[in-house]
This record gives sequence, C-alpha cells and structure tokens, in this order.
Amino acid sequence: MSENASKPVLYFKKACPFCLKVRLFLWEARMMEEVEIRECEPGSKQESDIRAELAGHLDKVSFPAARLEPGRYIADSGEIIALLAAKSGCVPADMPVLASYIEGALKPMMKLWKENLELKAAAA
Ligand SMILES: N[C@@H](CCC(=O)N[C@@H](CS)C(=O)NCC(=O)O)C(=O)O
Repeated sequence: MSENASKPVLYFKKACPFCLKVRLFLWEARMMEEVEIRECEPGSKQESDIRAELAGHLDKVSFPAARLEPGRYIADSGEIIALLAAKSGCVPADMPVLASYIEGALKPMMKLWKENLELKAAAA
C-alpha cells in the first residue's frame, strides 16, 4: 500500500471560504503532510469527477469534503476539522489564526451573504 493510500483525502474547491477554513486548520495544526488534498477549479472536469465520486457516499455533495478512510466520507468543514483534531490531539478552539478567520472574516461574510439573499428576495 502506498503512503498516500492511508492518508485522509480532502476535496477542496478553489475560492471556497469553507475550504480555506480547513486549510488554515491543517496549517496551524501542522497537519499538511498528513493529508492528501485534491483541489478542483469550479466548472472543471475534475470538479465533475470529484462530485461523481462524492455523490456515491454523501447525501448532499458540498465542499469541503473528506474521505477519512476508504468508504468513509464526510462533508462539512466543522465536522472535518473536529475529526482531524481528535486524530491528532490538537484543539481547534486554541488556534488563533483559525479563530481569527472564523470570527473576523467567515462569519461576517456569511452574514452579508444572508442579508444579500434576503434583500434580493424582498425586492423580487
Ligand atoms: N456548512 C458547510 C458549508 C459548505 C458550503 O456551503 N460549501 C459550498 C462551497 S463554498 C458548496 O459546497 N456549495 C454547494 C456546491 O458547490 O455544490 C461547511 O461548513 O462545510
């Protein structure tokens, strides 16, 4: 078995803010070498191939997603981080870069995104 066969595989989509959250966790936990990352360009053939693979294992395909071991897939950035953290014994809540991204960028971005949706719906 190759070394990569035993590593969790992470599926990222370029420019996905939730994928960046997982990347920051990996970097801050010094786990970049412990996973294999497959990142796709939105709209690419690689994205279609990854979606086809994930669709066979997840109720709903979303990015990021992870294959923790053969046949065991999960999606949701928080869940992926929690499982990788448990594996390595690190505590995401104690990671200042990750916390700063979640609280300082991701949450406000999601709030604006939701407000934008509501405004569009009200204007329609
Ligand atoms: N709560 C999820 C949200 C993930 C999410 O909405 N990701 C977007 C990409 S930024 C997505 O997968 N959208 C649906 C799609 O591309 O099919 C998480 O934290 O992972």
